[in-house]
Amino acid sequence: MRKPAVLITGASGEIGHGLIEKLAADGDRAIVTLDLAPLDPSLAKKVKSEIIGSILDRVALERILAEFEVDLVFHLAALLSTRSEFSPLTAHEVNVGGTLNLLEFAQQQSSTHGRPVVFMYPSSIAVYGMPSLEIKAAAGRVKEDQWTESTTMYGCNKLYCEQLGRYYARHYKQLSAEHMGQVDFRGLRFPGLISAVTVPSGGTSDFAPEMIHAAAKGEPYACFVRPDTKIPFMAMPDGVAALLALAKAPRAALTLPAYNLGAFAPSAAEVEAEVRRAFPGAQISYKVDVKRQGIVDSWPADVDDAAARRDWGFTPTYGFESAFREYLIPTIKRRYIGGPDL
Ligand code: AKB
Repeated sequence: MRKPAVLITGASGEIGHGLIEKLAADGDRAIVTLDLAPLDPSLAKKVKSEIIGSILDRVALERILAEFEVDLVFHLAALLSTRSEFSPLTAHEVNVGGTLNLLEFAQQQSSTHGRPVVFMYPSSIAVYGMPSLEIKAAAGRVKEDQWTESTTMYGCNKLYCEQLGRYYARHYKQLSAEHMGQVDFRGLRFPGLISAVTVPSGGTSDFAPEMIHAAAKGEPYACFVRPDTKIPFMAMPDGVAALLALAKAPRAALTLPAYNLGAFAPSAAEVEAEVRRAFPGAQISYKVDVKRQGIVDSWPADVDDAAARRDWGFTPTYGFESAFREYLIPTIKRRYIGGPDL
């Protein structure tokens, strides 16, 4: 039997970075990546096959199908929320059409080798749509089935793809007995992710990571949301750990197609205070972009992640202060300023 392989789409993005490191360290599967952008050379040497291409290219997917025995997929490729509002049709094509291609790929791969394919799908707090700031404040930590009327193309895409995943896992070709679902779909609704080693692009939660990275580089930063803006965030290592933990969880324990994940939920002013504590000379101002503010205001102030904690033992390592003081600030200082003890 060929060595099982893991396929990572969108691998050169922010999550892919940490995920490849961890999967390579585990070493139990050959790593195959698919992305339009090349991998960082330090990561490229850790993967078995790096395919530069699109998730919309079925020929590329067929090539992977023919060459590898994939039993685990991390489908990370997507256009994020801000980017998607500028080109909603392209966003739909990539976020929905691309996901459908990957679900079909997983189904076919599973029929070829006869084992279920675990399909890991990062969804997002963007699936929520809080109708007003008053309701957002009163709602507090939202559960998976509350307020799912997203105002963004990206959020609608994510919500629908969670449903597509549930369909492939439970009801695929339900009228023809020989085509039982073999896709083991597992979704996570990530909050804003903050990485010390990469800077996001195209998202609307980007204000927090942008503020931190700008301060570390000694650059001025004009935050595009009000100081009182509050949404949940998570340190990237916890995001990667959550993906790996859910991928390994026993199927029988899982009760939801997509789980909320929370870690900390600071206001932009609280993020600013932590940044100033580490970089007292930080030049941070506020220049509100009313439209992007509207998107962030439509996201919940925090999420209820009790189901993830109960079903598969999700527990983030980092809270707000420890994320900054033990992970973000030391790693970012080493990256931009150098020296081990900064
Ligand atoms: C975005 O801002 O679009 C993403 C997200 C919260 O899903 N970071």
